[in-house]
Amino acid sequence: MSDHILEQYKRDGFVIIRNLLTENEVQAVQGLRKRIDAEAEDNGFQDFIKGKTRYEFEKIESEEYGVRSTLRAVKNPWWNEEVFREVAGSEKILDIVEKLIGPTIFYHSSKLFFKSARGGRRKPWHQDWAYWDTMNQRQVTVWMAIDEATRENGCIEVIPGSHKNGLIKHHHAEDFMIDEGVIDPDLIVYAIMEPGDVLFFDVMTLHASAANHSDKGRLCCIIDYDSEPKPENSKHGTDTPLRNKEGEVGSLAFS
Ligand SMILES: O=C(O)CCC(=O)C(=O)O
Repeated sequence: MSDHILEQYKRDGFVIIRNLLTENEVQAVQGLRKRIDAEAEDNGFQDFIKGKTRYEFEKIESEEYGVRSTLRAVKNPWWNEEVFREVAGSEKILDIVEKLIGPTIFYHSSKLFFKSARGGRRKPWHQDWAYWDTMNQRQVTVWMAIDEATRENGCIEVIPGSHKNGLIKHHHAEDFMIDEGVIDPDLIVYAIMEPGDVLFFDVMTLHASAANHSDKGRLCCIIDYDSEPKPENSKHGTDTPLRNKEGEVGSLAFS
């Protein structure tokens, strides 16, 4: 990884690496979504849990498409979906994470997230650290585009440099979010991405995504990595590092 990428990450609180995933990796995750939707169809798209992994579905209603059900999110697919683990936990991803947060890397949490065409909801402005502020602050989120992410289908939006300004107060409203009046629209950078592009962003970076009013769904893999194990009072993360301080690959913390 070039120094330029690290410098940009430190300065802006995010960086996009283009074409990091192979076509095979992208297709494998698209296949995973299709398999989950097919399985869910058989049980009427009811949410279900397998071990530590939770599968959530939603009903989308639109004039054009009527009512249809589809996957919304798989929470912590790391534990139960090998394809996800292989793509989101690959050596090339960990190599970049290591440059950004240091040589000791713990798994924290993960999500396979689908924003449906014509109805996928928006995610209001927030900082991830607000969700788990007992954690240390060296955490990176890896956001992998599996479908293209555009302004029309609700790509991630970020405020460059916002990771340096500390935590903003969050409240529960439409979602867990900040008062969005503080966002200057002129500062927003839209993370427009092709399948296979990967966005890395800091746990304090302000980000959001718009609703999807387009004809195209938006599938992504999201995974958070930490430089330290979870504190005792946190339900997040693992105690076993994926890589240790010497930079060797440790025993993977799979169940
Ligand atoms: O992928 C998205 O649209 C939003 C994801 C996000 O901000 C989050 O999970 O914290």
